[in-house]
Amino acid sequence: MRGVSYCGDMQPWAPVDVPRLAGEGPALRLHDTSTGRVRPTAPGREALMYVCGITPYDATHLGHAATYLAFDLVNRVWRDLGHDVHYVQNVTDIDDPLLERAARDQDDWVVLGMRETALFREDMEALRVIPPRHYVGAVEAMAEIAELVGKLLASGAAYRCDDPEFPDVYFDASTTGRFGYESNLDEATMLRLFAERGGDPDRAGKRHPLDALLWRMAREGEPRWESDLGPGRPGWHVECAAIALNRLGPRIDLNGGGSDLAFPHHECGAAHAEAFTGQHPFAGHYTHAGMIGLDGEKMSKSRGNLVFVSKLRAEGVDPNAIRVALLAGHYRSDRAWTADLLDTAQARLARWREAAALPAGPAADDLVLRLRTHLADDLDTPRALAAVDAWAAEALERRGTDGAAPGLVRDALDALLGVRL
Ligand code: 5CA
Ligand code: ZN
Repeated sequence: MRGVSYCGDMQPWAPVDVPRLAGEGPALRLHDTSTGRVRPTAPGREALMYVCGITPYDATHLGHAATYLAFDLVNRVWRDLGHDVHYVQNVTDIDDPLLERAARDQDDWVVLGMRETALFREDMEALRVIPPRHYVGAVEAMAEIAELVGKLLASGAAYRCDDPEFPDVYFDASTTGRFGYESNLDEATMLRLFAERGGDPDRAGKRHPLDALLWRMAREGEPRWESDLGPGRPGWHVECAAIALNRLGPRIDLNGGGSDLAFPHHECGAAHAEAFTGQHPFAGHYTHAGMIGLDGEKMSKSRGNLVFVSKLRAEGVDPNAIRVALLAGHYRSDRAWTADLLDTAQARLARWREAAALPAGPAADDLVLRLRTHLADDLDTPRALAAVDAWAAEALERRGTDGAAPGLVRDALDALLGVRL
């Protein structure tokens, strides 16, 4: 697939200036769902990262933000280690949830998608998330997605379901002989999650309930794209497989998203990619962020229990405080958003700013080392933030004589945590 031409990607958001720090930290270790362990990442000069993007049918909530902030830290740590990070993110700008929401609100699905994607970009920019190099919508990637489906069909990894009216194309999950390696779930759990998360285990005419949709033949009134497969639209997982393969190649360093993507999305995406390339594993790490909840439930568009980044911004909340609040918990732990969390973050940020505004402070080399060490340890942000608290406390209570320290602390927080004092 490499070398397939694709038209211009969407415009991502504004670039972020990242200060360079002297010295170097330890190699980044990250949790990998496929092995269930925290393992060293080992990218080459170029680090290849694919993080699943939004389905733009509603505004960015704090759960999305937390997930993108976690991978922003991966980006920052790898850059700090001297890697050139090739970061790709998609936008699922055509899929059932988008069509359902547009129908519910009598909105145009294209307009809805464009509006929410624009808002997402603004939110990411406000949070100073380093933008991806390629930001790609499913719609603009349609030709390459259809091409991948055609090749999977030709190789026998995919088949048409036994339905003369709608002979949709499905992936044969038994193709690689490894289905399940990424998420490590038993079949009953896979079946349950497949049904809960956009799959169609009961579709008649499939060979196996866990076979995933690759190409849905056009139904009356649904958007459709012409292709050699016949008019239709793609399934969800193959969208990410095609976009990642064509821009990053057959072997990437990290495939990331929230924990609700571990199955079936990343399992199926990896299986599609591996069936096509014959190479295993598709990703060195499959890394998943925990779920942010509100009032005891996962924050989700379908539940409607949302706190929007854009709403907080409109209320005048400093995006740096949102960052600190979300990074106060470990990225892998499911955690609740509360008003207290934001208050604490604001107070913390104010104290850090006060300390960093002093003409001199305690030497900060040790703080830089601690930040690097904690982040390299599976993004241990609670400890990284505690190290900043300790430096700020010493600066404010005992003062210090190092005139370069406040500037170094500002640069280190900016570069490694994306927090601007
Ligand atoms: N477009 C697909 C991925 S290809 C998608 O899942 N879109 S999404 O808009 O539903 O989610 C975007 C990202 O936010 C995903 O990585 C998802 O796992 C993550 N996410 C969604 N809800 C939460 C939450 N409550 N807490 C943390 N992350 C979340
Ligand atoms: Zn995806």
